[in-house]
Amino acid sequence: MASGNKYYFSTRDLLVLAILGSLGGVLSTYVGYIANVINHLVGVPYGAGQIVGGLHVLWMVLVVAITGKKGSGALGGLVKGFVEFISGSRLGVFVIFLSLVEGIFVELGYWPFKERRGLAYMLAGGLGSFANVLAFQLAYQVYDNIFLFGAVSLLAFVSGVVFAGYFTSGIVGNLEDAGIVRREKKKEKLLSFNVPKAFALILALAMLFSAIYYFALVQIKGDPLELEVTGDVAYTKSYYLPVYSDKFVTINAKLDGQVTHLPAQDYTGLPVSYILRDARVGEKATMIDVVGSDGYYQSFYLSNITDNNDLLILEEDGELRLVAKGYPGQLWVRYVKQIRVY
Ligand SMILES: Nc1nc2c(c(=O)[nH]1)N[C@H]1C(S)=C(S)[C@@H](COP(=O)(O)O)O[C@H]1N2
Ligand SMILES: [Mo]
Repeated sequence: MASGNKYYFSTRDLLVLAILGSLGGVLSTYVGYIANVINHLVGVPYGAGQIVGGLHVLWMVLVVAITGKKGSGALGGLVKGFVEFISGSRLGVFVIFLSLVEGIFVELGYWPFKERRGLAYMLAGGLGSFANVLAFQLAYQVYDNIFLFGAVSLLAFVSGVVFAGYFTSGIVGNLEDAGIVRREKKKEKLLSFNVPKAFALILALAMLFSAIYYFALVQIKGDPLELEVTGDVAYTKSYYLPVYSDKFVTINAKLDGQVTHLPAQDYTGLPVSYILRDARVGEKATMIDVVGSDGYYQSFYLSNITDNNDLLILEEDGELRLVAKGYPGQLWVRYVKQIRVY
C-alpha cells in the first residue's frame, strides 16, 4: 500500500489481475469439461459436476490474496467474465454479470477476516462459489424448491472452500517460499512443509496436465458443419450436413434445461437414425456418445433411437446441434463433432 504509487492499483497489481482474470476466463471451458467428466463417472446427466464449481472462483480469490487490494476481486471477476464472454460462452453477457457477482462475494468473505488469512480465503471461496448458484437462481429460477437450492448451495460453498480457498492458502504459501510473493508473517521458516502447500502443488500439477490434455486432445477442431462417426461402424465416415439436405425431416420438440427453456417448436435436420444406418453400426453395439467440440458428451441407447426421428442433427448459428425430443435439455449437445458407437 505505502509504495508511494499515486495510483491505487500498482502496475504489478494490474498485471496479476489481467493474467489471472484471463487465465480463469480461458480455463472455464476446461472446468466445464471436468464437471461433465464427473457427471459421467457418477452416472448422471448433470449436477454432480458442481463439486468442482469452486475452480471458477479460484482466480478471484488468488487476485485478492496476491494484490491485497479492496476491489481487486470484483475487478478480477469482471475481467474473467469478459474473457469468457468474448470467447463465446453459451451464457452470453450474463457471464460477465455472474463473474462480477462472484468477485464481489469473494471480497465479502475475505475482508472481514483478513487477519486470519486461511479462514479468509476459505470464506471468500465458499461465498464466491455460492454466489454462482445464487445468481443463477435469481436470474433463471433454476431450483423450484428451497431444499434443492439449499443442498446445491451447500455443495457449491464446500467446493469453493476447498478448490478456491484452501487451494489459495497453499498456492500463496508456495509463492512465498519461492519469493514471488512477499511473506506476510516473518516468523515462518524459510522452507517449511505443510498440508495446504502439498495439496496445492499436487492439485496445480493435476490441473496443468489435465488442461494440456484437454486443449491438445479432447477439444475437437475442424469444419463446424461436419461430424464424424467412429467406433463400431463399417468404417469411420464424415458427414458434412448441408450435403444431406434431401434427407432432412422436421420434428416438434421442447427444450427444458436448468437454464434454457424453449417452448415446443419445429426443428428440421438430419435424423441420427439415418446416419447410423448409413454408417452401418456393428451388430454388438448398444450405445452412442454424441460429442461436442468442447469435449462435452452425452450417451444414448441405440435401442431407443434407431427406429425413430427423435434425435436430429441440425445447423444452429453455424454449428451443429443435437435436438433430442423427449430428453432433458442437458442431452441436446451443441457443437456436435463426433458420434462414437460402441
Ligand atoms: N457441447 C455442449 N453442449 C451442451 C452443453 C455444453 O456445455 N456443451 N450444455 C448442455 C446444457 S446443460 C443445456 S441446458 C443445453 C442448453 O442449450 P442452449 O445452449 O440452447 O442454451 O445445451 C446442452 N448442450
Ligand atoms: Mo443446462
